[in-house]
This record gives sequence, C-alpha cells and structure tokens, in this order.
Amino acid sequence: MPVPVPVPELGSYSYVAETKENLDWADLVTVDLSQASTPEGKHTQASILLSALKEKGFFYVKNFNISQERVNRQFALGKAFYELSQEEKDQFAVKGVEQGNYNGYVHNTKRPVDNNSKKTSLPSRVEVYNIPKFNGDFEHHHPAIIEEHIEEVEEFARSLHSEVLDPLFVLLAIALELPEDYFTKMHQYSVKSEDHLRYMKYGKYTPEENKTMETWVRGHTDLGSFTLLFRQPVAALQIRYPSTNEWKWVKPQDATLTVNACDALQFLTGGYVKSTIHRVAVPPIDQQHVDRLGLLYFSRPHNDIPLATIKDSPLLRREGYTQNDFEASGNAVPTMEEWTFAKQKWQRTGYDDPEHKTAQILPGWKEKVYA
Ligand SMILES: O=C(O)CCC(=O)C(=O)O
Ligand SMILES: [Fe+2]
Repeated sequence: MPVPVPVPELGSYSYVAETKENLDWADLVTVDLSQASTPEGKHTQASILLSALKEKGFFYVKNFNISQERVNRQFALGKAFYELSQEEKDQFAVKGVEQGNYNGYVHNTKRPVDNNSKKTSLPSRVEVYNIPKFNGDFEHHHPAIIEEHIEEVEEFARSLHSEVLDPLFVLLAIALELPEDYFTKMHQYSVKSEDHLRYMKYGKYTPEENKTMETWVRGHTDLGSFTLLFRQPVAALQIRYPSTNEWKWVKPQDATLTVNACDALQFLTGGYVKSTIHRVAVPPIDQQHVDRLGLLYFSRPHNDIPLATIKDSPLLRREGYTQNDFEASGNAVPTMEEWTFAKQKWQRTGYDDPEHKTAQILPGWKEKVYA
C-alpha cells in the first residue's frame, strides 16, 4: 500500500549538478523491476541480472516503486542528522566497535584516508549512521530528529525489502534455476540479520587538500548480499572490473539505484557471483565544493545461515561452481553472523598494525585492502 508522504517539515534536499567532466564510466546494465511481473519478463530480467553478477557485480535497478519524494526525505533526514553538533552525534556512537558492532554513529578520524601512492596527513572525514532492522531484535535509540520520523524510516527500510530486495532475490533464484523463494526465505525482514539503513557523509576537502590523496575510501568488498546505493550526484564511486582490474567510475543515473553483489552471495554461489571491489575516489573538481551525502541499505542473509555453496542449483553445478574458499581449504564454513562480525571488526579496527591490510580474519579467509 502506498504510504502518504507527510508534509516536508525537514526542509527540502537539493542535489548538486552532475559533473561536466568526461570520466571513464563503467558500462553497467539495468534491471527493470516493472518488467518482472510476467513469467517472460521475469526470465528476461533474471538473465540481465545474471550477466551483471557474473561480469561486473554492479548494476542499476529502475522502476522499484518507491517515489522520489520518499527518497528525498531520507536524504533530508540524513542531512539534518549531520547538522547536529559533534557532541550530539557522539552520544549515539556505536557501542563495541572492537567486537565488530556497527549500529549507530561512527566518525573514525583515526582511519587513514588514503592507501595509495600519495600519502596525506589529513584524517578521514567520513561519518556513518547505521540504523538496524525494526523487527524487534535490535535496540533503537536515535536523536530527536530521527526519532520524530522513525515510523517513516521504518516504512522506508521495510519497503526496500518488499519493493527492491525481494524482487531481486526472486530474479536471482530464477537465474540460478532454484525455487523462486530460495533467497527471499533467507532474507525475511522479521528474522534476525545485521542489515542496516545508512546515512553517510563524506565531508568535503579543499581542492588543495584533495591533491594530497587519491581515494576517500579504499578499495573493498561489502560483506552481505546486495548493497543498495541511492542516486548520488557527486561522482566518486569507482568499481574495479573483475575481468581486467581497471577502475571505472559509476555514473549517477536518474531514478535508479546502483546495486552491488557482496561477499555472502559470492560464498553461497561458490564464487559464481562476483563481490566486486569498489572505492570512493576524490570527486572531479567541479563537485569538490560540496559534502557528499549517501543513502544506502546493506542487506544480509539471516545470522544463522551457513555460508556454504548452494548444492541445488543446476546452473552452478553445470558451470562447476561447487566450492567456496572455506570449503576448498577444508575450513569450517562460518555462519553469516560469524562472518559479519569478523569482517566488521577487521574493517573498523587495527589500521595501525602493518599486518592489517592482509589479515586472516577467519580460518580459510584472508582479507585485503585494495588501492
Ligand atoms: O558512497 C559510496 O558511493 C559507496 C560507499 C561504500 O562503498 C560503502 O559504504 O561500503
Ligand atoms: Fe562498499
């Protein structure tokens, strides 16, 4: 049922103009969810999705049934959150980062901003506010500006599940020749998983400061199933093509989401689906005068799902994708919960340790920081 859009007392959110620079854009396909209601349409969209997952790991999604007004209000809410004082935001800091917890506010100024040939002494200006599921498994404790709109935030998060993720999981199941509910059953909103909705701010640097760095966030893969990125006009996201290792810019497309497949899907499919490496580069000069605000959703399988290669997919069997790295090395397959906390802990701690960039985070799995 469509949700009535409340009066925008948050103030409107205005997007910066797109860059005039001719960047080396990634060539990504678009999954059209409005075409996925008939059996033939589903099969067509499933094969588009499959080609994206095999080749690039990133794709666009359009016609997902969530109005631009609702998206704009989430950006406005994110902007309002970041306008709070540092002291107010710090009251909502993640508790237990060292244990891999990640719900709440993080502003990790100790995190190195850059890992490339250029060395900057400037601290990271990335701020993150992660909001967990509203299914009863997680505490919700937010600043007043979010609390006042909490029902709308919940509605938004739930509709990302029902309008975007569930349809994508059905297409993925069809593509892998599995029963249609194969993945939706392991991504139910009511069941415990470490999903989060995120407002993310990349504080701007001056052009002079930007010259001392190449990236704002180093190359990495995301740990869950699919990450949803709402259209963000400041060009900065780059993906590394799995086939050639070239870095390409992701072009913001009107009325689309950018989606990437993540580690859990790579493990579940024995490496068939690519969890693509991506990073956030310094934006082009004509967009360096603004903060970059992100609206993202990180979906993950239920905490108790073991990350073992799916054995029932005729396609995976035919193509020889029968083992992931844990299975191939004879190590125990982690549950999604074990994997999530091991990787989040690694992502958030230990940068000072020279071993960090290639640390073993679980038996059978080494993580890596990419340029
Ligand atoms: O801001 C972006 O475009 C990407 C952010 C990202 O990769 C992440 O938060 O994992
Ligand atoms: Fe990411």
